[in-house]
Amino acid sequence: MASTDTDSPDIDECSTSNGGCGQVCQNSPGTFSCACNQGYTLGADGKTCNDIDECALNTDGCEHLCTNTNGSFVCSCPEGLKLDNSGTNCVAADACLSLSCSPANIATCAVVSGAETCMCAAGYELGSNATVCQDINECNTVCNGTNIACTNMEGSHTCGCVAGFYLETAGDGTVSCVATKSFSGSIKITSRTYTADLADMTSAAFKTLAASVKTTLDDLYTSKLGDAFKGTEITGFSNGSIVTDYNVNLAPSSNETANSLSTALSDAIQDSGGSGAFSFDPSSISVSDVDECASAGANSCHMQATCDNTEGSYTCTCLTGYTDSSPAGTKSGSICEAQWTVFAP
Ligand SMILES: [Ca+2]
Ligand SMILES: [Ca+2]
Ligand SMILES: [Ca+2]
Repeated sequence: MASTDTDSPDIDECSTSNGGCGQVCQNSPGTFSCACNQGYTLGADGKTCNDIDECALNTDGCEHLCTNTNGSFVCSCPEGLKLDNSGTNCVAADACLSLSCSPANIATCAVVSGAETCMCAAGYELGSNATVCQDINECNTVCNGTNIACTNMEGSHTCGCVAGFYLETAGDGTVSCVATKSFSGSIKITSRTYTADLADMTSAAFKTLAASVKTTLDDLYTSKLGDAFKGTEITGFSNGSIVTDYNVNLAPSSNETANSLSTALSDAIQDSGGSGAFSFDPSSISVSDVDECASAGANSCHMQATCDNTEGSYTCTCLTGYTDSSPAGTKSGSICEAQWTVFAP
C-alpha cells in the first residue's frame, strides 16, 4: 500500500525515465500515474498511449471524408468541394451558376469535371432527380439481416441485435448477429472524473471513453474466460466517479453464471495488480441476469408465445394451437402461426 505518512519523503517516479509513461507522467504522494495527450488513450498496460481513431469511432464531425492521423484526424472533401474555415465542412470550389440543390444544409452544388453536380453530406444520397439529397436507409443496406435490430434516422442509424444475439462486425464492415448468453454488469471507475457529456451516448466523449473501457473489460474477461467470452458492450456512464453499465456476451454453450462472472472480473482485476488504463473499485462489481421477459420490447417472443426467463437468456414457446414457424437462425417462438383456420358456416 502507498504510505500517506508525511514523514516519509515522496519518491518522484516521474523523474526517472518519465516513470515508463509514453507521454505524461503525474507524480502524486506515494504513487504516480501515466496520462495521455489529447487524441490518445491509455493502453492496457497503463503506460502506452495509443492513437484514437476518430474516423472509426465516428467522433470526427467531418461532413464528407475523414482520414485518421497519429494524435488527430483530418477532414477532406470529394472532387469539386473544398474545406471551409471550420475544418470539417465542405463548400463548392467553384460556385454553380444554374443548378440548385436541396436541402440547403445537406446538399452542396459543385462543379465536378466541368459539370454542375449536387453533392450530399455523409449519410445522404441523391434522389432520382439528382438535385435533392435524401436520407440513406441503412436498415436496407449495411445493417440488414437475420436477428438484426436497426433504427434508421435522418442522416444516420443505429445497428444492434434482438435480445439473445450479439452484433459482430467483420473486417469488411459487414455485420451479423450471433446467438449469445448475455448478462448485465456494472463497475465503478475511480481513476476518471465524470463529465455531463458522458450521459449522451452520441457524444464524442462517450464514444471515446466507451471504446477504451470496452477494450479494458474485454481484456480482463478474456484473461479468465478464454474463448467462451465474446465481448462487452458499454450501455451507459453515470456519475460516481464513473459508474459504467455494460452487457457481457458469452458463447451460448457457456456455463458461466452472474456470480461466476462477477468473481472472474474481480480476480482478473486483482491479478492485474491495479495497473492498467483504469482503476476500478473492486467492491462495486456487480453482474446480474437480465429478465428479458419483463417487457415485450426486451425479447423477440411472438405475441402468441410465452416468454420464460433463464440465467443468461430466455426462451419463447408458442401457445397451444399455434405452430412455431420461426425462420432458420432465429429464436424458437419468434413467429407463431395458428394451426387451423375456422371457416364461418
Ligand atoms: Ca487519431
Ligand atoms: Ca439514415
Ligand atoms: Ca435472462
